[in-house]
Amino acid sequence: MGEHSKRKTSDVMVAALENEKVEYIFGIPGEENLDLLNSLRDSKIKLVVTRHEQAAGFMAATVGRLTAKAGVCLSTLGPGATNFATSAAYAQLAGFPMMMITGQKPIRKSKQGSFQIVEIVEFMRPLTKFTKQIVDGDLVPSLVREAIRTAEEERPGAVHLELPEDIAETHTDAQSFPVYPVRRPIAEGKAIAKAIEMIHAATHPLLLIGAGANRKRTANMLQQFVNELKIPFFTTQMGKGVISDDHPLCLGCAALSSNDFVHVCIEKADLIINIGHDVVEKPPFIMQIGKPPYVIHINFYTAKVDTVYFPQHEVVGDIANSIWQLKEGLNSQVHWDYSFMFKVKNTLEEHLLKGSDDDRFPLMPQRIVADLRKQMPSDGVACLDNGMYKIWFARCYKAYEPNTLLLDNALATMGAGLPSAIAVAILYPEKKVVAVCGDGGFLMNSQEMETAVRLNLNLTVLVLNDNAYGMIKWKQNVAGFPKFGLDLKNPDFVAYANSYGAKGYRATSSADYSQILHDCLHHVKGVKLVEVPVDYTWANEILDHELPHMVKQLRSESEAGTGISSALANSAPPIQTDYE
Ligand SMILES: Cc1ncc(C[n+]2csc(CCOP(=O)(O)OP(=O)(O)O)c2C)c(N)n1
Ligand SMILES: [Mg+2]
Repeated sequence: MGEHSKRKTSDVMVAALENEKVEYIFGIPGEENLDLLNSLRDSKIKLVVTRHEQAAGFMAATVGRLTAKAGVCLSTLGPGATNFATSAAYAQLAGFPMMMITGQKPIRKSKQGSFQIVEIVEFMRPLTKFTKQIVDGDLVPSLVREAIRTAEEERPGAVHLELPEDIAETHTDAQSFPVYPVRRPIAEGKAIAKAIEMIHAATHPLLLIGAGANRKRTANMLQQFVNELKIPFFTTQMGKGVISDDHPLCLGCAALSSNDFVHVCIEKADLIINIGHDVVEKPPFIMQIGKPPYVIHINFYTAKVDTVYFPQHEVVGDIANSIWQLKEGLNSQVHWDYSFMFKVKNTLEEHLLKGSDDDRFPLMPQRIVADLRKQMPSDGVACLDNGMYKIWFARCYKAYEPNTLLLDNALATMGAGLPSAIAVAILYPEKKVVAVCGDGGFLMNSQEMETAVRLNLNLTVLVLNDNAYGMIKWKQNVAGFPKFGLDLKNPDFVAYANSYGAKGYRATSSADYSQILHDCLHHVKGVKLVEVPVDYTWANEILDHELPHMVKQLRSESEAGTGISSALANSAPPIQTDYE
């Protein structure tokens, strides 16, 4: 091609992203991105300018999480790029495909010495699957293709390209590479046969549904599997909703790693068929050498072995296909015995209702969860930040559809609640979207209220206010430390929301909370913030005392082979302590 057919490298970069069907770029441009910014002006790709790069990264990662296509974010060099660190780790650990593009000063001729220069490519190394500087415009199409391919391929994660300003303004005749779909490898027949043999031989096989099952469209196949074989299942926090939590065979969520009702079932099981969980997500249970339950690891990739996880058998390949192959070879066995587990489930279901209609004010987390669930349609999406309430949402909020309760139990970072809700509201404007944050986590990225208002989004932000870093307060108390260093003094959240042009509300009673939630979800348009005063005292008592006590009794009944005494289901009333 002649000189005349050459295009600017930044135009070629945008064309390469369009070729990948990128629809949004989230971020904050800097001087070093001005060519790229100009190339975006005429592009179909929508630029979503945010108020912090970290939030842009969370938004891009959430696009990746929900679409399985890499979400893209943009920043300048140095300070903008380092602001991506937490969101890169978020995408990388949780397996969300996400691509960061950062600028850089000229690399061929120094302009300002080392001003603002940090080795960003190296900085990104432990946070990404792929990180590279673009040193020549001719390389742009292949590097974009390779970065996106790497981000999206199992196990998905974060990737990074640095585009220096002097390279962005050069010209190249490089063309985008066509993107062809690639079929994922499927599990080998012998691995399937051995799994079938193990499942047939077990007396209490259970299914565990983890984050990996929420990543690809495995829901239909898993539903068929469970319905045909009648094997009960439990989920990790990030596996919630793949099969509806109100399915009669659902034994609950392993929101904690031990000492919850579900763990009594896990201890009773002799085999766990683990679909899509890996050790990055907080362990749903802890394996012990030489002791059942044994584990079959079913995933796109082999198991990373850890002292808490060392599966006895692995079925590696496309998850949906593996489940189909297993389903074809398995038959429901008469010796599979779930009678005790169903009794545990009944106790759990009854216990989950406890507090759900409690009128106390400040509100109990159980009541906050129950009312939200009642008001949300089944495809509504609740996006959680990280704090004490996450345990209650994971345990009590029933997700009816895949990816309708977005929580992060991999990096478990604070600050992602609002940005992830913004990304969902952008992607699915017809859905009801709620961000659930603590007073601590909300203020880590609350500046994105401006982004949400500017974009005219419809979303509701619940700020659960205990005037504290409540989760750490809980742990401090459990560990026997005296109270210290965790109380907060907050701004007026209603005035704060209003100052952005959002609509602020404050719940002043439990009934008031229900009414405000109803109005925000069904009548009032735009960005709404509801301050919900919360009291964790009683809820913490349940986690610290009541639950371990009930679980201990269930365990002894499990060992004795007896049923569950009815007295247990209505166990002792909550103990009030001077905890606050
Ligand atoms: C970025 C980040 N910093 C610190 C932590 C540790 N951490 C986990 S939960 C928590 C407290 C959260 O407080 P808040 O958002 O108010 O929620 P609450 O627990 O009070 O409901 C802290 C400090 C974290 N997970 N992420
Ligand atoms: Mg708090």
